[in-house]
Amino acid sequence: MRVLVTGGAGFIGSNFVHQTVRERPDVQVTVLDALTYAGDRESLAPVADKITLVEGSITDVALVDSLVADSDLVVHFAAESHNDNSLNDPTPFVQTNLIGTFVLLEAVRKHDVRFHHISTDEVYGDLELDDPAKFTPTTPYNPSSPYSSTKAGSDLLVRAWVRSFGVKATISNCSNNYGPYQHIEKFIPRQITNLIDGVRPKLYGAGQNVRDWIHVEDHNSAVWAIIEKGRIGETYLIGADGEKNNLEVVETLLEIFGLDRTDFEHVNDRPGHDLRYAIDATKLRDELGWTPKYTDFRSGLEATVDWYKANEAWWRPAKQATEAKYAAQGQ
Ligand code: NAD
Ligand code: TDX
Repeated sequence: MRVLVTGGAGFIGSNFVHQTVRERPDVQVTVLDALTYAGDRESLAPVADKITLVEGSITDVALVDSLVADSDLVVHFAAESHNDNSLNDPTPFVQTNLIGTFVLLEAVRKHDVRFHHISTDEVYGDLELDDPAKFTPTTPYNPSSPYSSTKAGSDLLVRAWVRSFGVKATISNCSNNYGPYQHIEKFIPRQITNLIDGVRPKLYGAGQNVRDWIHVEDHNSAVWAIIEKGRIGETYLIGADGEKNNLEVVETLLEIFGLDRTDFEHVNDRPGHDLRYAIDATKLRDELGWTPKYTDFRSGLEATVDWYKANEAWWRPAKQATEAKYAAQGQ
């Protein structure tokens, strides 16, 4: 099978490529990635001789058309993915997340190629902290940020292309991922690399916001389950019952580093900061028989800390500029 992986040099996409090369020798992988600030050739270095990496944008109609024509499946990870960046400049979010997805949909329609669209739980907006409810596939869309609204729009494009044009697509909406190769602008790797540098972790606001953490390997095994067993036109929510508030995550990291649990600082909150995300993954578990492997958050976090300690050459070049950007906004 020939698989085109968009955004395969980013965090989740590169882990998907590693997992696929490791576990599915029959799959031939081509990555299409614009290598933005978030994409890194080095993230694919361990599998470089087993895949093809094409540097280019999903908004490039001719390039996308030619690559899709030679594929049996497109797995679409490419996106602008960081909420804080979308508050500073939404332009690339609209370009990549909306226009890029549109370009891909037109190509898979033309060449009749199976499509899997990677999306996020943030399309559903947020839940109250004391609400027992979780997101389900029928929760109404209610996105908060430019990032999540462009992801919501891209999901709706996929649904319409299935219904109107018979495109063979599935969608997955996953909760917050953690693991190796995550850009250090994101919460967990930002704090890990701060701690390696002897800098105190930075918590937005009071730190009560809840995220539903899942290890990236579990996200990607669920994506393969949907590709192989999912029903065309369906949306599957991916989550592993990993709800934690941000304060708990920072305290756990401080413990792992052998530091006092109070040794962090509060910084400016994110405007429009979503309170809580929580996924009900019953459909994925019951219909497709998927189960997560990395259910012990603390040991997953310890392994992630070890990875960042062992791979300083991978993240160090981005550290100074990332922190300068945060410092300028009091974060
Ligand atoms: P990331 O920012 O680490 O990687 C995105 C990749 O897309 C990068 O390699 C970047 O170079 C590439 N890219 C950006 N614009 C492009 C363009 N125009 N053309 C081609 N490539 C382009 O993001 P991530 O965290 O790996 O997220 C991947 C996908 O998963 C996104 O669609 C995101 O919405 C979704 N998602 C992420 C999470 C999470 O916790 N990180 C959770 C749920 C869903
Ligand atoms: O320094 C920080 N301090 C802090 O308290 C940073 C960077 C973040 N935070 C908070 C904000 C959030 O409540 O931590 C939480 C997680 O923040 P992010 O890592 O920016 O993730 P989030 O905004 O929840 O979105 C992530 O999960 C859903 C991904 O970035 C998205 O791509 C995905 O769709």
